[in-house]
Amino acid sequence: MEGFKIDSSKKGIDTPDVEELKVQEQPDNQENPISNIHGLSLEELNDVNKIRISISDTSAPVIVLFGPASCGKTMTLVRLSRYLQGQGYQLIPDRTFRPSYDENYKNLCDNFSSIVNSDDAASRTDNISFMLVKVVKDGRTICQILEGPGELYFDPSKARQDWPTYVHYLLNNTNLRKVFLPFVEPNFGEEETRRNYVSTINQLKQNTDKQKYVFLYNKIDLTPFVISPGKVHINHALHQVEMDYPDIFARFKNTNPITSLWRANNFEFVPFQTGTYTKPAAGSLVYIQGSDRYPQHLWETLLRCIRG
Ligand SMILES: Nc1nc2c(ncn2[C@@H]2O[C@H](COP(=O)(O)OP(=O)(O)OP(=O)(O)O)[C@@H](O)[C@H]2O)c(=O)[nH]1
Ligand SMILES: [Mg+2]
Repeated sequence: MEGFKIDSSKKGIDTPDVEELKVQEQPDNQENPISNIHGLSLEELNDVNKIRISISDTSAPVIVLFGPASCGKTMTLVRLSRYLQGQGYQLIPDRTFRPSYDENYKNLCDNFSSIVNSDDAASRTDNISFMLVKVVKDGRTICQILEGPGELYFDPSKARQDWPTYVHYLLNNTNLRKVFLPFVEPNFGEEETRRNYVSTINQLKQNTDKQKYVFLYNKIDLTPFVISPGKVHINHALHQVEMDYPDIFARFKNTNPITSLWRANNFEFVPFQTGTYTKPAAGSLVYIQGSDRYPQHLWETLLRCIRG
């Protein structure tokens, strides 16, 4: 894609080269909707198209947690990381993902393990804006999980998003294998907001085998479809999502007359709960992780997408 620097010596790919910037005070600008994103330089804050990310390993598939602010992307990363640690995987933050002026990112990388394993996780993840974490087993990188700020993916007032350059870069980068995880959740916004979100997800769709889709129905604990912890009436849940977000799956049906005989959809659907959140009278939010069955189901689905 024009405008992107491809550094073959590093075998990685960067968003456009921007001069290294000194860390600067974030502007105290209530008007700027991204002023609460931690770690951005002044230049990035003033122009989201200047946001720099760099994916140095283009051979391992990238799992993109995609969804509006507060849908649960960061806590899904936390929950999945905890599960994978227990299964003998190593979770290694990629230190080169953000430029060196992003001190916030550096701190997150230094403290990733303690943040993920803290009961205080929900409060401590507040400053996770960007994150790229490698999932490694026996020295091999199975995939990399990418988290970004929801407000850069979805503006609820718009049916068509003006994504920052780095999102287009992710979408258009044909060297990368990607699994997009569009998040859906119960009781999300007004009808118009949900329709706008459907249009936004359609903007993600590409007809290539290199890009797969797993719809993640998070906060399933807030629905009546949980039979017992980790066990969900999937068809009822799927139907509810279709009701709440009209036509959300339309573009993701398999229209091939032959393969559709045994595979109706070109997407996967996973119900999920990151955990429960309680607020003690004093102190910060306490996080108790949900059943292992949720991240287990998600991980099995991701492995199928990665291998398939
Ligand atoms: N009931 C319930 N609430 C959840 C669940 N997962 C997340 N939440 C709530 O959603 C809040 C936001 O979660 P985050 O993971 O920070 O959301 P995010 O998508 O990373 O948000 P941005 O980084 O702002 O885009 C949490 O603090 C919880 O209060 C869940 O499984 N069930
Ligand atoms: Mg987040």
